[in-house]
Parts: sequence; structure tokens; C-alpha cells
Amino acid sequence: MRPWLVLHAFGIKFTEKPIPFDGCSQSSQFKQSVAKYSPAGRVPFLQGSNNASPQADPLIIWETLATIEYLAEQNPQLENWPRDVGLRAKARRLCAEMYSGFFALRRQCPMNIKAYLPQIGRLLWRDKFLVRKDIHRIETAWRNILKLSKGPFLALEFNALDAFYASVITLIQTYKLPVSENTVQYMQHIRQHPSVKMA
Ligand SMILES: N[C@@H](CCC(=O)N[C@@H](CS)C(=O)NCC(=O)O)C(=O)O
Repeated sequence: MRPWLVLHAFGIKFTEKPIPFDGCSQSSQFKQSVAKYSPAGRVPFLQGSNNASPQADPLIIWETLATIEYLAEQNPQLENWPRDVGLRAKARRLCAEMYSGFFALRRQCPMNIKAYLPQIGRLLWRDKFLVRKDIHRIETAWRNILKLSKGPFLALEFNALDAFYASVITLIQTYKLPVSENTVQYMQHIRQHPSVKMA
């Protein structure tokens, strides 16, 4: 979802190849299809262009952060990251924090954009301190950077940082996790973004 949002929001031309999901076992069609392209065995991945040596193997990029950085490098005219150096560093550190943390939230609330699971969310919120801690940390981080950038997106304009946290927004919605009015307002801006509507 996240690299797709960056590609779509910035109008970068790409071809999409949906891979049907039938489970994560090694024998699943999903795993076998993904393995043909990416040794990491996960989606999303991007086939980039190997400009330096077109004869070489296809350039497959996996891991969201690596993919988004590749897109930023390939399209320096686009503001995938904020132009301001301070805001850019802050956006990057929040992406890194997401990448290397929030384990309780990610483990307890697996992403499923088609589901609506408020009862599970209510129990998790009641029983799982670490889920509450992750959400509180995310809300604090969003509030602080929104104060700095003045919004409506985390770092002023929609960019890689919003794309990164779009998956957290889907978790908050799917599990109906209780969040502050500030957070609700930011989530509404994200939901109204044309690329998020198409995702
Ligand atoms: N850190 C990776 C996570 C990728 C990931 O977990 N992808 C999930 C789908 S959203 C997946 O492919 N799961 C299949 C599996 O783990 O076998 C990234 O950000 O790209």
C-alpha cells in the first residue's frame, strides 16, 4: 500500500501487478508467485529500471523504505520528502520509528482493510497495555509534527511520511481504536486524499 500511495500521489508512471492472496504458507500461490521476483518473499516490491546496466538482472526493490527512497532519488523534482531539511529529518525519523517499532500494534492488529473488527479492538484496548502505548506514541508524534508543519498533512503536503502512516490509519479504523479529536481530523484529511481513496 505505502509505495503504491507514493507512486500514485506523485503521478509516477508504473504498472501494477496484483498477486492474489491465498495465505502465507510456503505452498501458497501467493508465496510461490512472490518468490519468482523477490527473495524476501513479501509484498510490496517494485521492479525499477537498471539504467546503468540494462543487460543486468531486473532491479527488484523490496522493503517499503528502500522503495520510497529509490522513488525519491529517481524523481528528485518531486517532493516525496519535505524540502525543508529540518522537517525532512523529522519525517525520516518518524518513518524509521515506524519501521523499527510499534511491534505490539502490528502484532495484535494485523492489517485487513476489508474487515471491521471493533469488538476485537475494544478487548485489545482494554487488555493490551503495549497496544495503547504504541497508539499514544503515534498520536504524540503526529500532534508534534502537525504543530510544526501546521498541517493539514504531517509534513505540510502529502508525502512519504503520510504514506508510511496510512497503514496505521487503516488499523485504527479496522479495530476502532479510540483516538483524540486531533488524530481524527488528520485521519479525515488522509481519507479524503484522492490516492488514498483509490488505494
Ligand atoms: N517490512 C516490509 C514488510 C512487508 C510485509 O510484511 N508484507 C506483507 C503484506 S503487507 C507480506 O508480504 N506478508 C507475507 C508474509 O510475511 O509471508 C515492508 O515494509 O515492505
